[in-house]
Order: sequence, then C-alpha cells, then structure tokens
Amino acid sequence: MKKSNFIVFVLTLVSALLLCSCTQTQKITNEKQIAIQKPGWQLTWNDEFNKMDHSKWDFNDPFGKERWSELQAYDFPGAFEIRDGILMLKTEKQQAMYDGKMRDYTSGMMSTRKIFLQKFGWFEFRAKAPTGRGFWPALWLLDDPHVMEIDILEMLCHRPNVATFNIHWNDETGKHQARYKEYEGPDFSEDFHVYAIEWNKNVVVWYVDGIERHRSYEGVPQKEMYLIMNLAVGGPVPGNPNAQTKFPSSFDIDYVRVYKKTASEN
Ligand SMILES: [Ca+2]
Repeated sequence: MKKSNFIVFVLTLVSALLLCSCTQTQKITNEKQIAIQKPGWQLTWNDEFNKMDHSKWDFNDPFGKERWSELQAYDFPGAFEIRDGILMLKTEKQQAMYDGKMRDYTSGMMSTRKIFLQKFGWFEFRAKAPTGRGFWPALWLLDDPHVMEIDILEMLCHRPNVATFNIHWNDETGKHQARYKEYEGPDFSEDFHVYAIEWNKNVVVWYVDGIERHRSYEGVPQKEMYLIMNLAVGGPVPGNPNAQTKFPSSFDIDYVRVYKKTASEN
C-alpha cells in the first residue's frame, strides 16, 4: 500500500470507529431517556447521579441531632461518593464529632428538604442495600415540620432478604399510628432493585421491581413531602455492628425519579 493510501485507510478507519462509538453513545442516551419516560406520568424531578449535584440535595441530616441512639456521625462530607453513575452513601469505622459527641462511625444522610417537595405521584429509587448487623438503610418521604412519614424502603441488614415498608401519622387524638409490612424476597444486598410508591389522595401502594408488596388506605398524607436517603449504623433498632460487619460499606443508589400523573390521567 502506498503511504498516502495507507493514511487515507487509517483516517477512514478512525472516522468509522468514532462514528460507531458516537452512535453507540447516542443509542445508550436514547435508551436511558426512554427508560426514564413513564406512560401516563410526567417526570417532575430526578437525579441519575452522574455528578454530585448540590442544587438537588442537602447533604446534611435535616433532624440535626442523634435519633434512636444511633452510633454514626452524619454531616460528614466523605460519606458521599459518585462512581460510574452510582451514588454511594458510605459508612466507615472512624471517629467524628456529631451532636456534641465523638462517634465511632461516619455515614451519610441527604434530603431534598427546602429544595424539592411534592404532594402525590410516583417516587422511584433503584438501589442496592448493604449487608451486615448494625446497618439500617432507608429511602423515605417526610413532611416539614415532621409529622408524617412514608418509608418506601427500610432494611435491617442482618436480614438482607427482608424489605420493610411503613407509613406513620398521628391520629385525631395525637396518638402515633403506623401500617408496617415486611416482604421476604431475594438477598437485596446482592443486586440493584427498584423500590417505588404510588401515592394519591386515597392510597399509598408500595412496589418492588414493579410488583405490589404493600398498601395503606389509612394515614395517607395530604401535603407535600421531601425525599430523604440515609444509612444509619447501630442503636437498638438494627443492633450494633459486630465482628462480621464489614467497614467500609455502602448503600448504593443508581437513580431517584419522581413523577406526577399527566393531566389526561387525572
Ligand atoms: Ca445512575
């Protein structure tokens, strides 16, 4: 092959490869866009975790104090990491101050309080739980100030095959009420699963991978709520970490998507 022909050949090959990879990227982007679309619903808010977005989240504990005698320090910047489109809420065995006390573990809690709130809709998370005694990850919705709560997913990770769902409210006498459900499924720490609720004025329905696992017609919140995600460590609810509990561990979230019913569906 002549030198000039060879150069043309190489250039053609490089252009073909570039075109091919661009088409591939475009195809993946289009597939993602289609995956985000949900017939009958309009996307109102989402984070795919391609970057750390401080306009979408407050990376602090909205309660600002210890709850349930948990052992972790929140408000710890190192607890959040994005890797290959996945947000990791990381817990590590290391000392840090929190709520006036030195703690032995750090972990993450983040919310959309004062940033994004919505009343009714479809709230969907794709996530992978950690495993081990002492871990208590949660994906939830809260009103502000906090009275009501919808737990889209909570897990006590010494039972990594049990997902729990709950709704909390105060009845007319001010007494706390809840409707709790456990779902025994696969080991939720082995892979990502899609956890979602559909919430309208009459009912809240919980789904795991598109299959209904719980519903409540009672205590259905009638006001806007914000999103919150965290990985708690220790205290009497999950129990304290033991010798087998691995550090660092993480609660991994691929995306969060929120939808409203389109006008034609109302
Ligand atoms: Ca993602």
